[in-house]
Amino acid sequence: MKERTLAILKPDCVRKNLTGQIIARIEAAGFKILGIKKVRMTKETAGAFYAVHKGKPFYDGLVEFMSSGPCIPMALEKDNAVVDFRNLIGATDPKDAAPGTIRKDYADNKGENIVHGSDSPENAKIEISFFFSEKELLENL
Ligand code: IDP
Ligand code: MG
Repeated sequence: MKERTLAILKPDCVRKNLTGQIIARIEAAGFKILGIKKVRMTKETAGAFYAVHKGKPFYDGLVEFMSSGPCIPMALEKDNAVVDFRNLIGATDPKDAAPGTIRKDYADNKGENIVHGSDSPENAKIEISFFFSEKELLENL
């Protein structure tokens, strides 16, 4: 069944000029891009996006990093998009990520790990609506 997920090419990905390479891998894996934009999150918006992690030791650093430069949120669609995208990007820490995954190949460390992916279809809906209105989501037809 077709499903949606939210990806974010994080500020490290943008700074390293890797956006094209990462998007090529995402498209090659069968994901359709329904929506894409470049945004600079403030500390407030980054803090709200990652509110579920508030209070964790890495939260302040995460908010700092995600607001340190522009990022590229994308609404993606594919059968089993949420799980398949998590498998494509690999574990949070590139040291633990499987060979051939995006984080294994490109991420520097557990914090600066190139890309975000939603962890459930429910959260994907919430996260997509954080960045996109329904009319900004377009099928490739
Ligand atoms: P995920 O991105 O693989 O879903 P989460 O546990 O949801 O991982 O954490 C959100 C983001 O917070 C991670 O992608 C990473 O950027 C950062 N993060 C998570 N755990 C740590 C940590 O132990 N040290 C530094 N940064 C972390
Ligand atoms: Mg997560």
